[in-house]
Amino acid sequence: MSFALTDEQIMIQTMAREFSRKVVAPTASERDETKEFPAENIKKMGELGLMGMMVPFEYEGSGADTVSYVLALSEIAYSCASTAVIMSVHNSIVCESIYRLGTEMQKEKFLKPLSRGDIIGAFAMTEPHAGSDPVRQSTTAARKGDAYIINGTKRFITSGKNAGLVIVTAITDETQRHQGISAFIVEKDTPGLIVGNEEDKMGLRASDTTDLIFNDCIVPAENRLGNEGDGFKIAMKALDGGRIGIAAQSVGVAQAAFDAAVKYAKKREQFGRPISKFQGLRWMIADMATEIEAARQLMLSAAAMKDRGEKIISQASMAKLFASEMVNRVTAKALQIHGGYGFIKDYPVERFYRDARVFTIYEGTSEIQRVVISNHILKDKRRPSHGS
Ligand code: COS
Repeated sequence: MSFALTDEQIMIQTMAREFSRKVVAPTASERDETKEFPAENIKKMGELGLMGMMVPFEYEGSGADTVSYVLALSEIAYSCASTAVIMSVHNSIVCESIYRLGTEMQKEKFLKPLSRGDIIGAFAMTEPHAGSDPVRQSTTAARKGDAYIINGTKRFITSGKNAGLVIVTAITDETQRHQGISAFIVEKDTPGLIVGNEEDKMGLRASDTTDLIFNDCIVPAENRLGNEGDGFKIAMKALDGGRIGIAAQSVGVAQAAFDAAVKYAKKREQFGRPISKFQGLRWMIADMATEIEAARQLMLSAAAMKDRGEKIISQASMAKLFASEMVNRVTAKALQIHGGYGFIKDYPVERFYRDARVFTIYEGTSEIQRVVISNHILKDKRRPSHGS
């Protein structure tokens, strides 16, 4: 690998790899079948410091850098993409946002248990009619004395059922477009917060995805994250980190599919020799390896830029765009190499193929990433609705 990792980064990667292969992998396909939430493994990940990776020690995090984080996340995704998405939303979006913008009270009360892995974090911005265009969300938060009353429905919320708290965005001033959106930390069991329908998904089946319904949900004003009107920017910034996380998940799943395909190709014999001897397959393997490596380098460079405090909006989108499209190509090829065996559940590639499908969709579709990247290059921003 050309990217020079430090001893600490290699140590964290090795630790995550061992944990992933020994503890997470053996039950991953069973979880895919039963949809059982990996609560026990998440608890162990908390003990290993994987649930507050970029949070400093003073808030009970691991104080690791983003490069270490994406390496660890890729390792978890190698074994179980469902576990990885829970880790990704929790670390990249929830912990990061509270660490960056939370008050001391919020860090004490919410960040510490999140970092320990005692509770899981969720992020709720998407709504039934506001996905790619979150400015048009309709959830409202009306100020009443020392509290806000939140009303609305959020959709496709990762860990919606199992989270101990959720960062939710809502409109506090409908005259202000994106500057009228604010963010709030809402604890599980807050009256008026109802977990709605749980989706039955084609992939990531052990990670719950639910509606969250806010029905006159009263949240103390001290739970507002940042200032009134900061919610959209908080979400966008959080998604920059989140998108590097999706790149990491993509690299992990692609590597798993690739390793399975290489193993199979060496073992499977047709026409009197291993199918790995045929040039058609050898070229596929070469292309897969090249694409995975390219995605890994993009992921690492975006993570390193974040660690250096550089602007990562475009770089994070590039990493997400390329890696998520790459893993869809790689898992499709890995399945093809397995032939008929790729299509049945005795082999893990069909799970990798299903899990990868959402990566080009969530935390910003490929089309939205192209909007972000082209806006950055051309500097003459066009709204997606204007035909970008
Ligand atoms: N970091 C910080 N600020 C950002 C930002 C970012 N990554 N992206 C945008 N902003 C700021 C802009 O600078 C602008 O600020 P000003 O008010 O100072 O001008 C403001 O936010 C509004 O930005 P913009 O006008 O570009 O917003 P748009 O409504 O045009 O939307 C896209 C931009 C389409 C890129 C955005 O809506 C998006 O990312 N959509 C996808 C949402 C998504 O990923 N959903 C997945 C589910 S969430 S888990």
